[in-house]
Amino acid sequence: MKRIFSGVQPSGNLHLGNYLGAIRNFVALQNDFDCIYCVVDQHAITLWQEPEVLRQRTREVTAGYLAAGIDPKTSVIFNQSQVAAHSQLAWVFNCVARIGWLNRMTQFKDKAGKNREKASSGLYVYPNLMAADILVYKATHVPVGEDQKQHLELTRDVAQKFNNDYGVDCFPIVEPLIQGAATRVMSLRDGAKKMSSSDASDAARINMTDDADAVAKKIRRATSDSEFLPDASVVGPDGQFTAEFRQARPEAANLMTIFAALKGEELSQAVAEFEGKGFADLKKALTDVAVASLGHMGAEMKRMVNDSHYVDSVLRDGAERAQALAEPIIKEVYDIVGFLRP
Ligand code: AQP
Repeated sequence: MKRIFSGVQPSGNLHLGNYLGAIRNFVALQNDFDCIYCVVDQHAITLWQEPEVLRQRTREVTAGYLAAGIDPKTSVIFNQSQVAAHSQLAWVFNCVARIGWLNRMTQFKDKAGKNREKASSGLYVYPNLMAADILVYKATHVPVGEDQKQHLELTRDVAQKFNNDYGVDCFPIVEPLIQGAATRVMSLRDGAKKMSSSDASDAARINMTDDADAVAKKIRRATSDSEFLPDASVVGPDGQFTAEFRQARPEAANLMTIFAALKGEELSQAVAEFEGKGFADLKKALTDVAVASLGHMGAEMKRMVNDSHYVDSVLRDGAERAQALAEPIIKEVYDIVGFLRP
């Protein structure tokens, strides 16, 4: 059976990177897979979260899933802390994963920064919890943005080591699904940095709940360069911008990639449309397509968050279903490990 698991942290505003890199793909996969979509609140607290804000953002991510088109009847939607098996398996994986593996994780280095000694130990073992999130359902495929690639490699290593250490064939070796036209959406202020919820500048990202005016203003003020937009020679045989172009003109590459992804067209088509034009033309067209794609979703999200009964009932139902799926797997693992269940 092909099973999808993926999640989003309720640690900040949902943004265009989350949408194009992850949530939009979650929606598309519902027809072909058995899908489990989680709001990973336990991951969120690896960095400080105000409790009331965390509750609010958990509802907001859930509303984002629903507004984007995830069907809670076919897919399972829940928040991680409601299913204890995630943390139970994470502890087992803390004892499987090697410290050397965790030391190589670039996300820990980025997030801990210079203050490594003061980072929470949860931030350090974050990838083990992520492996547990996925493997507690024996998920086979994980749709994510490009930034999660290294964590998924660790998930594969953990599964393999567990299977080898105990001489079992318990966990599948998961396949990352890093797909879509925009697997790494960059900041509007600095095309070399990922668009991120933790960026101190709200102008660096388009939030899914931004209204038309905010979207227009952010795109208008997005960093640009002084050259005209390029011709098709900057698109490689894989249909993506060449590395040279992305490095030389990161902002042009980012805005055009977002435009093509939102419009649902090939990058080469978007390049042809703007060849020889200036940023002003691109920004205007991008504003129109962003408002048209996000406007309805943002309004739906706000409506659902304001009347949270529906969102809460979806999370409750999802947690029950997730619990039922995870329970036999955690029991199997406990038996393999040798935990007595008297
Ligand atoms: N910029 C991005 N481009 C493409 N995909 C992205 N994702 C995140 N940023 C981008 C994908 O969204 C999913 C959820 O990621 P997360 O839970 O790590 O969400 P986040 O905390 O909102 O990620 P951010 O914004 O990058 O926050 P930071 O880095 O501040 O924690 C994942 O599939 C991710 O790949």
